[in-house]
Amino acid sequence: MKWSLVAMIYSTRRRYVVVTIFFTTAFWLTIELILLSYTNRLNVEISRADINQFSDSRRAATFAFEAKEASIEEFKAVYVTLIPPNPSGPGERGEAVYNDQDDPAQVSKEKDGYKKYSFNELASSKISLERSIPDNRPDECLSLKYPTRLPTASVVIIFHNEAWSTLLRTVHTVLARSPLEYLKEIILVDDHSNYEGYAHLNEKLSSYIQQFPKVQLIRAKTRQGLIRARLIGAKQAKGDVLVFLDSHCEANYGWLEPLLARIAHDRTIVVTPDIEVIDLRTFSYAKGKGGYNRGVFNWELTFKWRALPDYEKERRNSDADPIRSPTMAGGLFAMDRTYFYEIGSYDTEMSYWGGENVEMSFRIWMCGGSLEILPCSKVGHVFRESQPYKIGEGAIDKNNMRLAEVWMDEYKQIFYAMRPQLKDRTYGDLSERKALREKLKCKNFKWYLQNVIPELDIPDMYPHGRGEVRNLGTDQCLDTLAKNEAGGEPGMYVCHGMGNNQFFMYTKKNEFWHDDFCLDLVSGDPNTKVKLYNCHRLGGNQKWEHDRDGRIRHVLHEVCLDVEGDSLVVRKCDNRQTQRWRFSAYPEEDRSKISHSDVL
Ligand SMILES: [Mn+2]
Repeated sequence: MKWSLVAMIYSTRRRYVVVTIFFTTAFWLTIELILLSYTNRLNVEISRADINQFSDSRRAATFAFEAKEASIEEFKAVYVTLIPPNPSGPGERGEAVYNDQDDPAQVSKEKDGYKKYSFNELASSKISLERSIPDNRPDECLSLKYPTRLPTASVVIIFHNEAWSTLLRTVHTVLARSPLEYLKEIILVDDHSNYEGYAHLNEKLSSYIQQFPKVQLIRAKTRQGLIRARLIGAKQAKGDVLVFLDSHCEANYGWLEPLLARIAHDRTIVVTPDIEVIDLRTFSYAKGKGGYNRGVFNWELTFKWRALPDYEKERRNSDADPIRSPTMAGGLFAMDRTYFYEIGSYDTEMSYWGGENVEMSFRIWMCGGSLEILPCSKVGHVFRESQPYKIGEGAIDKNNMRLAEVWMDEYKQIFYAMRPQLKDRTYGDLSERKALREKLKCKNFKWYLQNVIPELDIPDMYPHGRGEVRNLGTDQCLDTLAKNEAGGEPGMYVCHGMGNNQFFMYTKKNEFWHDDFCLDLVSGDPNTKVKLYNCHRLGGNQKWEHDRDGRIRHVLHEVCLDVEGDSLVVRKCDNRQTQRWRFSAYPEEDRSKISHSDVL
């Protein structure tokens, strides 16, 4: 009895508690829903008429900042969303999207996408044009203050046969994640796309962008290539700053302010955002990364990413500090518009793309400017493994030759030594570019090497041997077989005279050098394979003696380079013909025969 009374009181109480919790929850849920629909109406679903009002309302919003400076968080209050967010949509938060591999229709559509665009266009097409992505900015960036009166930006986007989803996601994210006060315009330049295969780029695109007063579209009547198409876009631009973006990007939150603020601080600084990776197969957006890279180049004049050298790490005090970069990848950068022309815009004799980014990088540094990566500005980019469209044969070679001829002084010889097949090619008239270098009183390339990229390995100008290394027994050549990596095993291949993987140098330190890698032998035991390892300049496993008879003898292990089929082996030194090798050139010996003008 006593117990049943307790139970009765308890159950009555419980009912009270349950009812109270229920009503309280319902009450707050209703409030929440009302608030949510209210803010939705205010900030999210914006009609076309509203968009047309943006510039004015936005101006008011910006001038409402009382301070002269505002943090990204404060700027964020004036960002707009053009497409209502759908937190459960595919690819939100930058997550990967997978197509149904059991559905033949999807499998075939996915395949078509790779063929047309070299990325998974089907996955991309499922993702919102304004999906949420990870905000990977270092914490230090969020507390930085930027001036509230920044220069305006003209964003120039060149495209050729681009997919609808990637092109429009670039446009939408720029519109949604830039304070419109500073976004003068987006200029799309259609570099003569093929409307038969890419019909969406025709009228559909023209009419879609009608809803955005800030977006304009220029159509090139013939194929221009990246360089000339960008110049067409730049000519049309009215903003203070030119921002070039590729046509398959996603602008991240607060991407624009750091770029503009840096240029406002010094107009001779050319800045690039920190480029983040959008996976070409799943469209997942990188979730941050450990360290930073910066742009460098190798002696074949190919752009490369490299980890920051210690001196650059020490120079920076905060993760938000700019990174000084010897070169840039070229797809995404911002530059004061008048400075762009002052410093020679582009070499219009270069075609399509390739080499123009390294040319511009050398020019900026040598002619008084500088190049920086800003870690507080993040933009995602779909890195493709190949281009889905053809470019003119030899275009990149010609561009690189123009770059070497105009900017590299005597160091161009290193480039030509690596690309012997270019010797007889033409590169056109250079007088204008050389006059530009003269007019701007640019420093020489040696200054650039010593001051901008002192860590770069500069191959000997007059090494003991250079070029291809031919085996006199088999008439085949030493070849890295594209295993240009630490631990890679070189071998033998038909001599092709094109340099590249068959280009070696026998350095003054008696190493066999190929693009920062050296032939390395860990032991003289039979069957030990010769491998490529980073050159350490300490002799030891990397020191070889190339004697008058053509033998290549490992000094420490006392064995000779020999061949076994297509493999490179070491054997006890003897007189057999397969142990005799010849470089295509012995520059040191030839040096006395070189005319004075060719010498450094
Ligand atoms: Mn690209």
